Amino acid sequence: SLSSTRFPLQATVEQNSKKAKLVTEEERLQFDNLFPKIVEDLVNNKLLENLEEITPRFIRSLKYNVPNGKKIRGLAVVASYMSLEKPDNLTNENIRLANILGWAVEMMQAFFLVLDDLTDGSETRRGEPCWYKHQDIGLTAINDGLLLENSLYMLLKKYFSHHPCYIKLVELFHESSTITTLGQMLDCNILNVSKLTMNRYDLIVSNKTAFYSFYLPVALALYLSNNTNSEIHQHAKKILIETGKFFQVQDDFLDCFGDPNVTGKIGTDIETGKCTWLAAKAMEVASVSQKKLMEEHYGKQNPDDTKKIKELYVELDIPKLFEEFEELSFKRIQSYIQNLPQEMPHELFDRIMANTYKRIC
Ligand code: DMA
Ligand code: MG
Ligand code: MG
Ligand code: MG
Repeated sequence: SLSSTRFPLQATVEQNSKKAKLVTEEERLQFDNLFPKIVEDLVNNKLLENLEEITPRFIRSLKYNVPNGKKIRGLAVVASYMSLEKPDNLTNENIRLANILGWAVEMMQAFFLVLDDLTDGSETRRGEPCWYKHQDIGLTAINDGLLLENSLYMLLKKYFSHHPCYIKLVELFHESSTITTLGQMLDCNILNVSKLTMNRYDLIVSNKTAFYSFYLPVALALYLSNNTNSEIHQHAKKILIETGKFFQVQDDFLDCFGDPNVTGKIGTDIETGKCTWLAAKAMEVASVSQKKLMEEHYGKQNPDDTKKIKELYVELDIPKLFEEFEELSFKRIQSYIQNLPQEMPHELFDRIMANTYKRIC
């Protein structure tokens, strides 16, 4: 069987619903309730004046691509701000600014996902067809993606142009999208299976996923609470990049062994020949003949080839090796957290890690 010890699924669905939450239910509601206002702000931006013709398309893209995910990145901004800011400064206005920054991160995420689904040839996302898969969208999704990215800077300008941290915020978003784009370039640079090593894997995922998914939200909250201390940022970055790498290993595992009804997406990593954790681990532990199997069947568009690779992964005990990795990595990150300076909120980093540990979607 292809299923790992993570299943039967029903039990894990229940366990997952009892997991540590990033924010309270109230904070989540407050975040969700802000989205219509974000759409309204963007649509009413001066740059769109006289462009009523495209307003429906812009709204449709925003509503389809931005608010329907897990929103862990956006909510992480809110959770981090609540934990990092001095109680006296936790005014409704400042909390609202943190929520807006959260949506800005979700817009960056939407932009990357719209393009990622195109380059990965994916079919579904968040349980629905990928944006580009809609009959009237296709390659024009590229332009929608670009507008999603640029929209986040329209939001920043509207709400932060007079804020002391404005330049820091803008620079951090630019740096995040540059790093992610470089990571995506590495990820799409398909090499022979002999080049699928753990070293290369680490390089890909710290760039394509970890920086914008984990460091960015916390760093935004640090800036909003007026913390520009580079030592503090470095401490946070070290832990958050590790957490982000861990998150992408899980994503790779779920691409192959997850339930598409739960993850909302159908895997493409094997067919497209990606340097995943599973492939790099397989190449690490495979015999000469098993490496030959990888060579023959990995990265082929054919479902029979993909089936052979999945069988090989099971034969190599990859699901068990993954669970071992997950536990070890969890403990290692916990020990990093324990070594953080006292003035940093250890509990926040614990909560971010606990929220991703043993996830099924
Ligand atoms: C995720 O890579 C990275 C970015 C920048 C979207 P992926 O293709 O594994 O993501 P997914 O599995 O969600 O398509
Ligand atoms: Mg993808
Ligand atoms: Mg991808
Ligand atoms: Mg993936």
